[in-house]
Amino acid sequence: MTIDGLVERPGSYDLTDILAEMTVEERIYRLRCVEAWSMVVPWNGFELADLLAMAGVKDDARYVAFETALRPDEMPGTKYPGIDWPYVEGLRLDEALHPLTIMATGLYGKPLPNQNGAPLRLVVPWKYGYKSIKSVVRITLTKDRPPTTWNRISPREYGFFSNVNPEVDHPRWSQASERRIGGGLFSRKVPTLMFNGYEDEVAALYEGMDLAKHH
Ligand SMILES: Nc1nc2c(c(=O)[nH]1)N[C@H]1C(S)=C(S)[C@@H](COP(=O)(O)O)O[C@H]1N2
Ligand SMILES: [Mo]
Repeated sequence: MTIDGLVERPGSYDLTDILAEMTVEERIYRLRCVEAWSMVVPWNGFELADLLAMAGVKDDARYVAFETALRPDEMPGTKYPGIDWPYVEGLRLDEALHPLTIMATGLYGKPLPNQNGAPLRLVVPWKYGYKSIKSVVRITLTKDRPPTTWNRISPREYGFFSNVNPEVDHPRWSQASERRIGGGLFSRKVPTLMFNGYEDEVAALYEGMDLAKHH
């Protein structure tokens, strides 16, 4: 994987070398898709902040851009017409450095299957699922806000922040509740929580921001 842009040590990082430096732990997170389904996922992974520290973030970096391997055959989602590949995503630097933000290496104690984003994928549990970009091959620290795939397709429907918010509906459906998948034959409808239930941990990142405008 390449880490470049505004870092002290840009270059190509070997996955084995990365893992030797990182502490991999299990994190059980809710994953809330923008299309109003959710599931509870036991990820294995390490904090993105530790990976960024390995590369050394420069003082003028403000955002983190992510790029996926181009592998449409292994990712059904990538057949979506009208998408400019590769899939790209981005976070503000403070979001990327938040301790809840991880790079996942595994799922249910096993290495990540390709369709879930092997070998490394981002997981940001308080944001809609599409922010959690799979199979990351490049991380770039930038000064300006990077483009993101869904925002580029439809900015009115998919904002840059994409924080889970039951009070800000998608233009075509309500975000007030979700279908919880797993653990039974029928999915239950449950209320959607502000920041996907991680409000205590992350609300401070958005203090003073109009979350309807910056959705
Ligand atoms: N590279 C890449 N990452 C992606 C996507 C994709 O199509 N390509 N889909 C996103 C969407 S819409 C969701 S809901 C989650 C789903 O993750 P999962 O397939 O591991 O459950 O991955 C996100 N990350
Ligand atoms: Mo999604």
